[in-house]
Amino acid sequence: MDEATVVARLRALEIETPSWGYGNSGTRFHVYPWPGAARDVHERIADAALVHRLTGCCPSVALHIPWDAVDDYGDLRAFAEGHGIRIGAINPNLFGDDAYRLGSICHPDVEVRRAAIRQCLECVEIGKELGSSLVSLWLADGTNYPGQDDLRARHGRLVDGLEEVYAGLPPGMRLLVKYKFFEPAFYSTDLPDWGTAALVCRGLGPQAQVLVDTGHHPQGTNIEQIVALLLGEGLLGGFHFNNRKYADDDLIVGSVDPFELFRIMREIALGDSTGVAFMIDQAHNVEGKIDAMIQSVMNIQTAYAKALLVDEERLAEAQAAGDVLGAHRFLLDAFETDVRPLLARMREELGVTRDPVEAFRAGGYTARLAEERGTASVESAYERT
Ligand code: LRH
Ligand code: MN
Repeated sequence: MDEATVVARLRALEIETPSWGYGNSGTRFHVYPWPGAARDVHERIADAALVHRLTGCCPSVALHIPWDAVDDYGDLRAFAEGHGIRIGAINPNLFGDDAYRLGSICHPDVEVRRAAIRQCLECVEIGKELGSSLVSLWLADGTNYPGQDDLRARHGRLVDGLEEVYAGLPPGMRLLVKYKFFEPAFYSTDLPDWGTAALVCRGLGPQAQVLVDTGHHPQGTNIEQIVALLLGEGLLGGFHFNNRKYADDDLIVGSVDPFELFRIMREIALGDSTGVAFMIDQAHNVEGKIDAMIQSVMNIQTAYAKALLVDEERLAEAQAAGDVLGAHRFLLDAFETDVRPLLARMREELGVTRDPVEAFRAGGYTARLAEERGTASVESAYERT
């Protein structure tokens, strides 16, 4: 692919950042507050807008409801647009309520299921007010012990519940169904893998597609093969990018296994990714939130740039000739290409700096935000957490 086409494809790549990635987050062990970290939905949107100003490719921010709930969504939409970004995917939170101990849409109790479906339909209405065209749904639903509940009955509830949510979608809005093989459930998860999510989406209809979280698979899973298959079936609705070494660690995408990210983005480069939502889902527990998000965006761009540089023509010849190593080396050539100069030129074309992380750090944003938000010191950050 010639450089101009590579740059054009790179410029067309839009990456949505998650509101929940800008606030203080932690593990069950502790939450370490970061000076200047966003404390409410307006600060989270403002930080997402800063990431867009510095990268030029993050024009939307995903919200999580009720974490980002407000009384007037019209105001919130105007606030975001006033900061130069739009609201992206709406994430219903069906795990943060006492009632959901045994699940939400798959719960044995019909009243709890009804409440969960109502919450999803509220998110559809919120999405309409905010001009969003995506509801991305992850269910923590599952069981912890064999015999705790009937596995077939739970799947039946899942399908029935999602059919009601799907019926509430206006034309043009998509339901992205996200799977995860375990946690917080430790015996069975009702939406555990791509196959279950694909079956459910096929059953629902064309406005339902699968959301692939790169941290939600058992070790050793060939994620790019799942991506290739879902793309080929028109079932790939989007990604929640992050990286992990062990479980759902939600680390900076590409920080543990950049070659895996390259292989995933190559399937995107090869296929028609129109309508695929490229979103990040991360938690920055020990590092600054904004520069970590910018680095994540740059890592995705880097992987995509390298993927676009694979000599697909000669690779196809080697594959046809059964030249196993030769074929593999075409991927290595691209992966080992230094694409930083090309990305720097692309950013200049976009009117942003060559290295947005450096621009953030040299720009004194952290100190300014900490000052403005009164959390300059860790102590004050503690008080405000
Ligand atoms: C579950 C998950 C989910 C988000 C949450 C923050 O692991 O990825 O999709 O809502 O983390
Ligand atoms: Mn996750």
